[in-house]
Amino acid sequence: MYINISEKKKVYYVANRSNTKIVELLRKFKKFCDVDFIAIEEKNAARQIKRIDQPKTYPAVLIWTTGYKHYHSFCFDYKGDEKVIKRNIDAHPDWLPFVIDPTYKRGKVEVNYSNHLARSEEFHNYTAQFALPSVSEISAGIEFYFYLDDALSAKRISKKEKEELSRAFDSRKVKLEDNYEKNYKLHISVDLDSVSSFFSANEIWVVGIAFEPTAIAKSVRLAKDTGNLVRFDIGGCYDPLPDFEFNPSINLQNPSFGVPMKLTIPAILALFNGGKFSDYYILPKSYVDRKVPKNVVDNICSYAFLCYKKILEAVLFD
Ligand SMILES: [Mn+2]
Repeated sequence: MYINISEKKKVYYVANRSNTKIVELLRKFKKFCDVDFIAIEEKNAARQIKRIDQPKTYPAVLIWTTGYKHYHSFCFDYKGDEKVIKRNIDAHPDWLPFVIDPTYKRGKVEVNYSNHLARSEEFHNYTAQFALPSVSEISAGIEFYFYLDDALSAKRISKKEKEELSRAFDSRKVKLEDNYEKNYKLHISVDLDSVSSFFSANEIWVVGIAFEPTAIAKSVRLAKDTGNLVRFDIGGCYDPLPDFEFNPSINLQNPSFGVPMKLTIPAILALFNGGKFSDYYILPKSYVDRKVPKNVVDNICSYAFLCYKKILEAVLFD
């Protein structure tokens, strides 16, 4: 018998166009040279993800694609018997229990980006937590309340159950910087739509001020230091990322993309629109044909890339 001290670290990624670009660029950094990046075909990704083995000395790591595929995190859940706490770091709780999900068909595991965290509790031995940026917390609470109200008027739940579910929702909320339970296995899932000025998969998910990627990296480090982190997954970037020239000097705490502050979000939104600003905005004269200048595209994409890099470094390296 021997102890394999040099178990090579594996990172699985679902190979859409954005992830392929991100991984290609990660590979150029010395730190990541020893990491084995393993591509998963988009077709049948769920089935392949379910088969990912548990490494012995570090967490299993998965990069899923856009926010719509966040439920791949459910397929990636830990397969052992021990209880697992999953912390979802996200702009949305993704915790819609089946009793209040109007689309749920009894007896069928329907899992999607709005309910996967609840499904992990319902079908795996998981307890959920969600850490939402404060901009998202209020709207998430209101949305959940509407679901409860609908379920009550459709008589799918009683008044008492409504109160219980409302309490259950509240009890799963945590702060990003909160400590992790020491006596359970941990699984962290990061949806990068929870990051400030991140180039998310849907325009309405792009927000100005949310989490700093460095704060998420810190939280991941905290989990890793307990020695109980078994699973880590991340995703959420728009697809496809436009071609860009990498700019390493973006400040992750306070990113500026080379546009006036008030044009930061419009510039990101323009990338959903072929790289052109909407007619609504008054632009500097130098912006030919209302196009987002190349250096700005480079900066927006470099920042998105650096979010992945920073957080993956926290999970993979000491
Ligand atoms: Mn999500």
